Amino acid sequence: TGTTPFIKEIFLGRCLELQTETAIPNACPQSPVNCTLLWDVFHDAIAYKDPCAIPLDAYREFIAAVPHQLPADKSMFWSGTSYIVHEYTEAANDLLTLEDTLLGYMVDGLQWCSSTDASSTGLNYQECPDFWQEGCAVASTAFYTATSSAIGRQATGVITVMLDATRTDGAYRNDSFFAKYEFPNMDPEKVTRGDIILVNRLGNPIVETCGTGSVAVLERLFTEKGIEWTCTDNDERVYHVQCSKDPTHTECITPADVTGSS
Ligand code: NFD
Repeated sequence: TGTTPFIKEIFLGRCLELQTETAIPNACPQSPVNCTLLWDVFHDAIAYKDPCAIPLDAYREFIAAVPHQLPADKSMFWSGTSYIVHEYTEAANDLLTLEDTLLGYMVDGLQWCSSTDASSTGLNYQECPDFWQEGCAVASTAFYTATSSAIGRQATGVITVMLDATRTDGAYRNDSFFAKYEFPNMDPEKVTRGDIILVNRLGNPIVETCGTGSVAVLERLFTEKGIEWTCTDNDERVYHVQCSKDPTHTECITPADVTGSS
């Protein structure tokens, strides 16, 4: 797979950018962050290691170096909904995903890996292994394992999780980062309620609803953990954001629009 050639510059630029109120309201760190130091810690986590043998705890020091910043009641987790969750948090401006915070913002969407070449910087700027490659433990898996676990631990108050009810393999999947690292790390002493919101990918049939299938499994897991929960089918706020992105979709045009006004 490809790599992001200017990852260092992008990382530093995003780190500086996030410290201005205008980048993402609510996500601006409380005190100034040493972005150069953060880059060094991020780089050293994997530098010169075998790109297919990155230990799952490689980013431990990076997690420790990033100031904790998630305000109560603001955590938005997601699984299978990357295509709409960020559009939603941007539009509604009331919740923050991992990618909206310093932990995830700098490398969101980027590709990176290590190089064992002693004459290199320790990173490979030409080519990286795919994360789904059999027998290959890549940097991004370690990174998202660590950052997902961290935001799970850090969550307080009411948390939200956005799942896709039109997935045929289940809205809540046991092998997802949400199921493996975020939900299990939530502290029932700190998390007061879990709001599950189901969204339907436009044009796809609904496979699951609140109280059925894998959604019921997650509801039960919340109960067993001692955390109250709510569940909303076809979340209307998200539906409006979906339609703002695809205004002429048949599911977005009401009968009144079809007949037209006189
Ligand atoms: P998903 P999920 N390396 O939709 N998160 O519950 C890389 F680089 O199935 C954020 O598993 O939901 N990408 C991000 C991967 C990534 C890997 C992962 C991997 N080893 C987790 N495995 C992010 N910002 O990119 C899967 N992916 C891709 C956190 C996969 O193709 C978020 O806090 C899909 O595009 C969120 O609450 C995406 O990662 C939860 O874990 C997510 O897979 C979503 O992970």
